Amino acid sequence: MAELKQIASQIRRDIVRMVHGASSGHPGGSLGCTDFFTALYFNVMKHDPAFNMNATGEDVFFLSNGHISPVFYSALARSGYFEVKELATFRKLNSRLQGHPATHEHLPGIRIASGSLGQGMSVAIGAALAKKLNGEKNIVYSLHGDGELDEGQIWEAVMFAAHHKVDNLISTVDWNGQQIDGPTDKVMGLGNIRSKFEAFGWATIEMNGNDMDDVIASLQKAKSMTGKDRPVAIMMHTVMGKGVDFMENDHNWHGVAPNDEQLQKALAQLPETLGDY
Ligand SMILES: Cc1ncc(C[n+]2csc(CCOP(=O)(O)OP(=O)(O)O)c2C)c(N)n1
Ligand SMILES: [Mg+2]
Repeated sequence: MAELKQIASQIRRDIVRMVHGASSGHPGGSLGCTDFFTALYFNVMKHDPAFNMNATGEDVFFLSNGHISPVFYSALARSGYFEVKELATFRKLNSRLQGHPATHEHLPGIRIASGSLGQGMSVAIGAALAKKLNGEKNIVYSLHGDGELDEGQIWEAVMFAAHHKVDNLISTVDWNGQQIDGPTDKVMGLGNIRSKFEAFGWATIEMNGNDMDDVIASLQKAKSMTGKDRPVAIMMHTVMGKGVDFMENDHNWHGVAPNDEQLQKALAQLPETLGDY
């Protein structure tokens, strides 16, 4: 557990350095979801950094809220998909690390383009059904923003997955209460999204996405709930900007880069544990 927390600290450093280096990008959601990515890529998922697009015999993760690419790229690099120093090219011309993940650049670890919100669950369902047809026991994971749930396609997918008993799928919602234009309550009230997923026929759990012990325990619990005829949804409570005090709980840090002074303030709060790129 201590090791996972150290990895998370380094990933948070990578995120603020990458976004600062490009003078653009999305630190808020990335920092909030860092513990989740760390748990998935360094503990929970069965996956192979010697990347294979088809993911045969592996668990698969799809990032649907593609704007939080900094945390995805850092987790991939730090777990061995590509060299950590490539993080320095984030959002630069001709980089494989586009602002929003894309398959065109052939970056190991990326299986779909995302950034246009609402699409990732549909893809995850397709992959989960393919695994069933192939007789594979692996699990498909997807991550979604809470603001992303404003997209109608999500609810079509939620309904479809329940109807077709896609029970090898674990979809997580980053319930940070914030989106690009403000708090979700002001932009488009979501109500109780856990009850909504339940009403659509999913099995659900809730977790504190910024408490590593809870993230690991809850992901294990979610895994134990697969294979029982229902897709599984995790309502993940997080704090946007988690780990950098002046970014926490503020939608203004959804997609803004820190300046030089803000970067130094942020880094002072995030111990360098694995070495900066
Ligand atoms: C289809 C689509 N509509 C609008 C956008 C613009 N957009 C990018 S991020 C975002 C807010 C998403 O909110 P949330 O999923 O809660 O992400 P967070 O701000 O918490 O990181 C919006 C509306 C988009 N990327 N795709
Ligand atoms: Mg949000």
